[in-house]
Amino acid sequence: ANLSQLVLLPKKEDMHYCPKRSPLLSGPIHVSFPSGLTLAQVERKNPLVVRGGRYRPPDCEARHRTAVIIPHRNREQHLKYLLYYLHPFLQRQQLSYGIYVIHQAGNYTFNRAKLMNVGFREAMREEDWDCLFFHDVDLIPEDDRNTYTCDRNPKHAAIAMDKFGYKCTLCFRLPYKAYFGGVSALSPLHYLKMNGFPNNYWGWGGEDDDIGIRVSLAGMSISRPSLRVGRYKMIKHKLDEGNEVNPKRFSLLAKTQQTWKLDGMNSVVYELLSREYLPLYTNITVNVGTLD
Ligand code: BGN
Repeated sequence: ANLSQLVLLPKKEDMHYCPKRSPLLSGPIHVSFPSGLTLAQVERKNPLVVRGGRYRPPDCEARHRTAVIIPHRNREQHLKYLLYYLHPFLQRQQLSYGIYVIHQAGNYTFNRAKLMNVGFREAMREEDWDCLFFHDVDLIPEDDRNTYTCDRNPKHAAIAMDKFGYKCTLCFRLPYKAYFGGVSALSPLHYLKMNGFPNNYWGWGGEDDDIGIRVSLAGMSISRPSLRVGRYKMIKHKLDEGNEVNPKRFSLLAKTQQTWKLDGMNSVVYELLSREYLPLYTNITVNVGTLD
């Protein structure tokens, strides 16, 4: 750069960061599911969200850059409601953010954890995110003081769900001491330190427990928001076709200690089929293969 360009650079003291605590927070959110809601309406309600589901606060420099990773298949209705609540929620937190939906192609058994590994790689390829929120499509946060930023340790955010009476018995009782399901937040360093998530859990159950075990095997602990703030409403649904309960989950979990360094981010193989920058999210469609 020549001297005139250097002189035009903004001085550090002119940088205007957003306040540490957003003044826009309003606390508890009343979550309902308005019938007839359309994605076009969600778009109109979020005029500052740009292509690919990206946003940055208009009048201050965000302190945090968060990518939300949502594994998905055949849950368009749930996704619509999640986007309806999540966009305004993240904007009230004054975050710079992007929403990624990782869509599993084909009809083979669902693989939630592997889709998260895909999401991590494809999101980090695009931007230097400092926090990743791994988010089930059917969980709606009910309090905007549950900030979507990373802590010093991996964070389990969905600790109080309506379906469990807003308690987190699974959080603190063995063998679920490390309950880590639903919504969790890791920095890129946390994620790589634990070799990401397992690739070999096909179908429902156990992969989140594996992830919780990885956190502790990698020498980290789990942080949590308070029960008052970490509240979520789960959108009611039946067990999906193509996401049957995984009968192998017990034997897989018994081996996590031997497998976590071999299977994970360092071994994930997939075929990227498309990347679409839609108005409210980036849609990544992927072939994750089958159980070999
Ligand atoms: C547990 C599942 C989790 C699930 C929670 C809450 C297993 C492994 C058995 C040892 N774990 O039972 O995956 O998130 O319930 O629904 O099935």
